[in-house]
Amino acid sequence: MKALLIVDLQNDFLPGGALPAAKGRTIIPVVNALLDQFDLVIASKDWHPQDSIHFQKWPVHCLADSAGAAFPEELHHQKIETVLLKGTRNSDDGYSAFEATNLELTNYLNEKQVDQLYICGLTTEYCVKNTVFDSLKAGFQTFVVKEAVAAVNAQPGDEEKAWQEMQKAGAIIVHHS
Ligand code: VGL
Ligand code: ZN
Repeated sequence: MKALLIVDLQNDFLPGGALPAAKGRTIIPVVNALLDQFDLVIASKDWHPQDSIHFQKWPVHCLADSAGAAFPEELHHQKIETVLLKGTRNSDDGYSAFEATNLELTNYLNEKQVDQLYICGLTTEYCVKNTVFDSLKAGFQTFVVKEAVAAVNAQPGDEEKAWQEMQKAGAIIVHHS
């Protein structure tokens, strides 16, 4: 059984938001097209408390329940079965969807008999990459859909490096046409 995991496709990671991926909006139609190819679609949300240590490294973004933490209107989010909340403690970054605090993701996927996890969303170098690493560690065959991922590019070259690291770790990069 295959599942699609949409990582952090939230307003604050889109142009106009607090911590934007420059090409973030370009992935929305691709993700909408992908959604229809999966029987199980889940999504993570970055969901931080105001006093998170995370904000020593990053501008304030994705505060729990804020407009910045919401899905963009254009996303067909009705198809999303479960939303995973991560980065919810004030003491950790919560980059990976496997660090969600409202649900144990590995158990959830095992119960649904998922063995192939397709990952897309934002951002290439942080939450997508860390989610991919944890998915591989948990034993899922892990695919990343290149055209459905975008980078924040805090440092030049970060994006390319992240793709190489994901591939080296065993992720299969696939294309959406
Ligand atoms: C993310 C930086 C800070 C992400 C979240 O979703 O990739 N990046 N918080
Ligand atoms: Zn964050």
